Amino acid sequence: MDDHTPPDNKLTTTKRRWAAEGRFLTGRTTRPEAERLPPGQHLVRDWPVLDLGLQPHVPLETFSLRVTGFVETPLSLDWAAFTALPQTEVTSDIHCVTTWSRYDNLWRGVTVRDLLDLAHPTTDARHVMLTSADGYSTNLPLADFAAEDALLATHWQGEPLTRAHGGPLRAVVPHLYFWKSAKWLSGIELIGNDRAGFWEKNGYHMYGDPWREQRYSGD
Ligand SMILES: Nc1nc2c(c(=O)[nH]1)N[C@H]1C(S)=C(S)[C@@H](COP(=O)(O)O)O[C@H]1N2
Ligand SMILES: [Mo]
Repeated sequence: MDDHTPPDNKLTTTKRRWAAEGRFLTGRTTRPEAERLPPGQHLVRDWPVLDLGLQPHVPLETFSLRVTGFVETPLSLDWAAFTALPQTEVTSDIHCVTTWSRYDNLWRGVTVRDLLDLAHPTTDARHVMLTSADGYSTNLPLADFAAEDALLATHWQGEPLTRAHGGPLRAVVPHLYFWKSAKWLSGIELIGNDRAGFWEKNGYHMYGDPWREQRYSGD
């Protein structure tokens, strides 16, 4: 082994494979401030609540996050196990398909990458289906879910996420429309072929890039 060969454990093998496949290359670049607001969006200062008319109560005592499907190590984490994972803070903007955007949200939680490193996605994993305690689901490519700034968030602006905003745990994938950021997150299923989640079955776009205004299927 020469000096430039990375150690050949499972983790670095997976990361090198992803890098080779360009899994994390979602075409994102840093944008000048003037281009911060995606087309068709307007800025709000408050934080609207959107749900299916149901805000499930998820007690920490019975909380469980399951990672299943195309992974070498399926996970079932209770609250103590989840919150024992490394904590990361990320500040990001929200872009909702209903045309509001909110800047500079400070989130805290576990990065998607840190969680996936524990689950070891297999080579067949290409997409994810997120499922929630209210019966909601949403789909996105694994590369987007594993973006550097994608978080499994427990806190917003230093406070635990309220029930209305998806507490105790929600996904935050800032570079896609906010409907991809599942609230009351309970399941992450890694899958091969893309499948439609709740809104995607009801006419929303399968990918949902705010910068390309991918609001509805056909956009
Ligand atoms: N479980 C669940 N997650 C969800 C939703 C939902 O109804 N249920 N709504 C989505 C939509 S359409 C949006 S815009 C955001 C709203 O998050 P907020 O209420 O915290 O603003 O959550 C997304 N995640
Ligand atoms: Mo939304």
